[in-house]
Amino acid sequence: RHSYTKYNTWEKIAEWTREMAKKYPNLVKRLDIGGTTEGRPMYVLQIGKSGTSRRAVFMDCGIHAREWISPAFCQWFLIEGEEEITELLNSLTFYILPVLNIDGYVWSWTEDRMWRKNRAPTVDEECIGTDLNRNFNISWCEIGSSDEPCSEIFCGSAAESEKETQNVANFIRSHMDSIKAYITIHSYSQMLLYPFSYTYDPAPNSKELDEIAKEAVHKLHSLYGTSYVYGPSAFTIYPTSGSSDDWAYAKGINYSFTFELRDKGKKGFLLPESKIKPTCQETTLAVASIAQYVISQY
Ligand code: 0X9
Ligand code: ZN
Repeated sequence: RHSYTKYNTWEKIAEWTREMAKKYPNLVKRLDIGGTTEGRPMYVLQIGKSGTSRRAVFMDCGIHAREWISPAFCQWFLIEGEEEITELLNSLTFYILPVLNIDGYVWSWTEDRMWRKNRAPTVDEECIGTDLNRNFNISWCEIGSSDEPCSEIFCGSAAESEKETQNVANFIRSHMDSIKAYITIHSYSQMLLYPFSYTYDPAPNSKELDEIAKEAVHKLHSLYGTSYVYGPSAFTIYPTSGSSDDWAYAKGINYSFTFELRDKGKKGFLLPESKIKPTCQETTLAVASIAQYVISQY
């Protein structure tokens, strides 16, 4: 059975998206934004009250297969985060993509727990997969990225070469009038990052982003005392190009954030299930804080 405090297989998550839409027909709509490399439908849950304004926050989880706490958070946020988000839903729509890299996620359950990339064949038949967080069309394959198919940070054969990237980019492009914030959930390191990652230059509104991140991390800390560092991605973690947050920001989404959830490396990607609940609870506060700020701006 599906459980918010356990890691769920893709099968269970897919079934859960269907049930959510059925259970809350006035609040939740399930959208199919296109198929993965292996043909699995990518579902976005649209959470919103009808008749509210068109401002929206887009959040994705599971761009990297092995980061299991990330999809767990997207599922949690929708339902268990109810208390925090009901209020926000009066003025916002959330688009939630619970698993972006579905094929990779399935592979991490069935064959290789430490799988990161998608499952698309490359020119090298020995090596499978593109790093979807290097495949977006922003400074593609330059810094912190590799053109070697066997690399864990392989950028793909071209910007947006991958179906998963295309589907997300197309969806965001077609909702540009409403999407005001982009949030992408990874693990691990306990960091809240904002652009840029492809350059050390400051983002035009970096002071504002820093304030938002500071407040979000403060809220997160208030629950269980979990410490996060925050700052521009290139300095705070390392430079990368072709990443989704920089791409969304360059498209004109001024509030773009990457979370690296618990822990700081003790268990790393293998975060125990007992930590799902506290991790998701504290992260909900941080995401709600960002959403609150977005509302205050319009
Ligand atoms: O390398 C990555 O893609 C992210 N770290 S992870 O361990 N989850 O793989 C960091 C991304 C940092 N870059 C941006 N925020 N753009
Ligand atoms: Zn990641």
